[in-house]
Amino acid sequence: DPYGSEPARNPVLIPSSKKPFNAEPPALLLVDSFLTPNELFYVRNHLPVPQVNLKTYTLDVEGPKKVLKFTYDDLIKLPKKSVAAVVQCAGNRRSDMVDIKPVKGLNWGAAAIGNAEWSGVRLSDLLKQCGVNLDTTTKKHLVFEGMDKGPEGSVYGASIPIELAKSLKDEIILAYEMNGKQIPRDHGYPVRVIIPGVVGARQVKWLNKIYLSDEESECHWQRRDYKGFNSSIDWHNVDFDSSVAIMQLPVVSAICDPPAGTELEEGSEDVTVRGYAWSGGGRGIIRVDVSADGGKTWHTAELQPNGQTPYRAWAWTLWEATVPLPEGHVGPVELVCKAVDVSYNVQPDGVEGVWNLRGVLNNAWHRVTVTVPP
Ligand code: MTE
Ligand code: MO
Repeated sequence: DPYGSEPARNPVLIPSSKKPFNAEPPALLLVDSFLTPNELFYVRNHLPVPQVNLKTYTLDVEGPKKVLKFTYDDLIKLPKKSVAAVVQCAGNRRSDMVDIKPVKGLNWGAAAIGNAEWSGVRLSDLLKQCGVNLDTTTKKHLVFEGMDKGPEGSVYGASIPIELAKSLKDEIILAYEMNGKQIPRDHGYPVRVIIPGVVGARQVKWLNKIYLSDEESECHWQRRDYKGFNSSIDWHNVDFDSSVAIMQLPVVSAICDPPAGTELEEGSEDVTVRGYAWSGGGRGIIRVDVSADGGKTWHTAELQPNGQTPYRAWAWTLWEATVPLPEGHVGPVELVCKAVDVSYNVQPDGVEGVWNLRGVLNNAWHRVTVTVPP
C-alpha cells in the first residue's frame, strides 16, 4: 500500500479524501488565532506522503554551470528568514460551486486556507551560490520538484514565471520551519517552498530540486489543472493549453463564526460575525463588509492589523463585526461577507459568474445562514 506510512493526523480535521489524504479544519477554529496551528492547517496531498530521511536528504539547485546539493545541515546554517504567509488551495470554497453545477474536485468548504509563519532560507541566497542572478537571467520559468511520486514514478512539481520570481525575489523562501517547529510531514518535511501571495499549488512540498527553464513545469497539475475557464467551458470542450496557470489569487473572504445552521440566542438583537480575508499578490485587505440581511445593507467590519504593509501583505486579515438584527426578528438570517483589497478589487456577488469546471477560484460573497429561534 503506497499509503502505508502516512503520518498521524488530528482527528478534528474533516477529510475530503483519505488516500491521498486531504482535509480541512472546522472553519470556526481558523479565527481563533492569527497563525493557524500546524495540526489544524488544511492538508492538500495529491500523492502519498514521502518518507524522507534527514541524513540523506538533499535539495538540488541547478545553475547554468553547476548543480549544488544542499543537505539539511547546509540549509539551516544559512541566514534564516521568516514570513507570515497564507497558503490557500485554488479549490477553497469549491462546495459552493457544486450547488450551481457539478464540478470535478475535492469538496472543500471555506477552510482550505491557513496562515503560518514560515522560516527558512532565501531562494535568492541558494541561486547566487549556483551562479544564478535572478535579475539578469533570461530563462522563463523557475521550476520546483517534490519527492512524492505517482504510480508511474512521476513526481509532483510546479513552476512560476521568472517575472514573478523576480518581483518576489528575497520573499521566496525554502522553509524548514512552520510556526517555529520543524515542518510536519503533511506540510512538506523537511523543506517546502513558500512563494508568498501565490496559490497553494505552486508551493511545492518535500522539495527536492529547483532549476530554471524556458518551459513551464511539465507536471499535470501545472498544465492540466489549476487553471480558470469561463462557465460555458466544460469537459467536452476544454483546452487546458488555452488558459494560464493560476498564480496570484483573487481577493477572498469567508465567515467562520457563527458556523452555518447555528441557532442564535432567543431574542438576539445582533450577531457577532468573524472571519478571514486575503488577497493574492501581497494586496492588503482594506475593508470587509458584513450583512445580516442577505446583502441589502452592510456594516464595516473591524480589521485585526496583520503587521504587514498593504502592498506586501502575505498574511491574512482576521475581522469581526457586530451586526444588528431587525427588531423582534425570528427565523433565518442570511449573513454575507465581502472584502476589498488595496487595489479596490472586490468579490463577485454570485457564484454563477465565476463557476468553472474545476471549481477553482471561488471568491464570491460568502453566505452563511443562521437562525433566531421563536
Ligand atoms: N507539493 C507536493 N510535493 N505535492 C502536493 O500534492 N499540493 C499542493 C501544494 N504543494 C502538493 C504540493 C497544493 S494543490 C496545495 S493547495 C498546497 O501544497 C497545500 O499545502 P498544505 O498541505 O501544506 O496545506
Ligand atoms: Mo491546491
